[in-house]
Amino acid sequence: MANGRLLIGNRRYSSWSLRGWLAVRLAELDVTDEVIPMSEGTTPAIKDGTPAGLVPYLEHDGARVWETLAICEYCAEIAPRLWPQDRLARAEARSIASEMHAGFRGLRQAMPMNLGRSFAGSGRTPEALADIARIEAIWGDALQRHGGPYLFGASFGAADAMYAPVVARFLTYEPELAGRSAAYVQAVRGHSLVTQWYELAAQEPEAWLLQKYERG
Ligand SMILES: N[C@@H](CCC(=O)N[C@@H](CS)C(=O)NCC(=O)O)C(=O)O
Repeated sequence: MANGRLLIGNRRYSSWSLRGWLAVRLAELDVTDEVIPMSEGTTPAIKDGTPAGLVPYLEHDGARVWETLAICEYCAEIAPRLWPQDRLARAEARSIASEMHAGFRGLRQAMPMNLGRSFAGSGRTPEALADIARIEAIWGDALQRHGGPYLFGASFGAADAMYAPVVARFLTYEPELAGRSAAYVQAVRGHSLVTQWYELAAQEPEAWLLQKYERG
């Protein structure tokens, strides 16, 4: 029997769920995924079934954890490899993961995650483009200093999990990207857990589609 559960929203749309799920899977926690189909507005089952009214929400071995960054930290306690081993690199990884957690509202609003559609060219508001420029600077710096293909080298960690939904948005909206960013997008998309998430998203029923995310 599993040792807990992870509540998530639609895999097609829920970017925070993707981050939390990646951290949980990277740490190999034995928990069952419970997908709550999201509503056009607030989702009653998420509001009533989680401490903050938001997914992802993790229950594991007696612990209750919410807020994606807290879930990443919890998973990293169990699997320290989620953060870089080197103290300086770890400080950098935590900083850029926190920057993602707290910011990039312009990108998130103009380019909501939708794994099943192509909205190439849409969403290029000034705010989104400014966020993309900052994200490319973060990625470029980390990839150059740590050698890629992931942000902190050879293994996919918590920082990559935090930026995976940005990768998904870039694949859907296709903003112009520098070559190094484009290579990182492909590396993340090709990771087996990210591929698994896309495959599970594609299996979601049509009844779960939400107009607010399908308009482009
Ligand atoms: N700050 C939260 C954000 C989580 C969040 O906004 N989750 C969305 C889904 S992506 C949600 O639960 N929305 C409520 C709903 O759809 O009813 C975190 O880091 O986990």
